[in-house]
Amino acid sequence: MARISRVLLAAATAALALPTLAHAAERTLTFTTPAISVEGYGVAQQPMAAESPKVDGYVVGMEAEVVDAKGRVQGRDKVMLHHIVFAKVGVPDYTCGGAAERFFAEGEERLALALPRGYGYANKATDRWGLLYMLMNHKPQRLNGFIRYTVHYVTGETLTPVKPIWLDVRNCSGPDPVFDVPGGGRTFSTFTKSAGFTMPQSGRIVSGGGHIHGGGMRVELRNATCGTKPFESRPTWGGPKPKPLLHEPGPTKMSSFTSAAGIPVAKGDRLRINAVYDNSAPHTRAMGIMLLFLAPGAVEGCGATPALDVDLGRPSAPPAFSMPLPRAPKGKISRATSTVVGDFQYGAERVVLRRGTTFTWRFMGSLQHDVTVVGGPVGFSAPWTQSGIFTHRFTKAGTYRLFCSLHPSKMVQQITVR
Ligand SMILES: [Cu+2]
Repeated sequence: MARISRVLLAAATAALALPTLAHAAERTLTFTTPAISVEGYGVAQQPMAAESPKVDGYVVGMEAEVVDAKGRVQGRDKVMLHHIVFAKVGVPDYTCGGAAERFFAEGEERLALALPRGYGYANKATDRWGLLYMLMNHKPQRLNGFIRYTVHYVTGETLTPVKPIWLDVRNCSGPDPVFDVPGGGRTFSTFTKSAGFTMPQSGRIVSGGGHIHGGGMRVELRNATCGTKPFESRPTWGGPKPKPLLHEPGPTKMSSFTSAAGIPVAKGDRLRINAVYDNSAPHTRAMGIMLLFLAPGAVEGCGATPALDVDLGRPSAPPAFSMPLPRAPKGKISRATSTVVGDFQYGAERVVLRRGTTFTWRFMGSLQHDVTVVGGPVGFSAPWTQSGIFTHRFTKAGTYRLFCSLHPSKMVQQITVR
């Protein structure tokens, strides 16, 4: 991180400050990272230091996108913004603690940070930001992407400060907080992954939105103490699909809300988020996240949820989807019950097994890889790893299509279970 941050600070593009018409003290600051090189059909992910406003003030809005060297916004079919998370370094996270407070994130759905008027995320000139990116290149050749982020920033007045509350069904589980939806259920069946969080203080939630992946139906925010469901974030689907398909496409938008009155929550309230997915087909490496902004303050008991200003989009059920492998598996058919995972190749790409067999992948590369089902009777995946083994017992017959989600065009495998 230290080496990267020096490079970044040396090379980062300076902000341009444009006063907006709406408010004399509100500025739009734009920052651009140095070039991030992404191999053809590949994925690049890395933490880096991120430039931040060099004057005390408040973040009141934020968005990020991937641009090319000329500043042109990249579509999903070039270098795509897969995930990006911004954090304030040296401040403990609200739900996970540690050394960085997550305060803004975007995925394919491009959910901007927006706070109602009068609220702001306080920031000092001396605060340090970091970002964690994951970019995906849908072209065969290596390309550079630049992350350009825009900060709507208020100075010279006192706003009501907000705290970011990051709720994640796999919270605090590391840099790849994913789970697998097994699939195989009937049409309209669902699979839900949940997590709870007990509020350490009272206040009002004035903004929030969710993040899910392909196959997701909604992220619910519930207050289990009060028996209420103040908000659910729902996906909008559609738009041009990235080509070639290197993962199941995510929503193009997630519904979000702002509310100056805010959703009341009391200290000790048990919050719960539910990530609800379609379970008629497998959806691997799924996520379920909701980022909320709390204005701390006195709240007693269970108050009514005020009318929320919801940016709804056009929500619908996720489209049915069948993911082909980026290339056909090659080589002789293997009946062995294990294979090696090397750099950019599975030892056996075509495998036939008897139902009930436990199959073992032995990771022996110099880089991280994984095993991810993209289609088949049951969805499962192995975490990113460089060494060790992963096993799966195949209890359902059928054809399983697998790849490495970090090297999807190179590392493919097909396992037929009879
Ligand atoms: Cu790999």
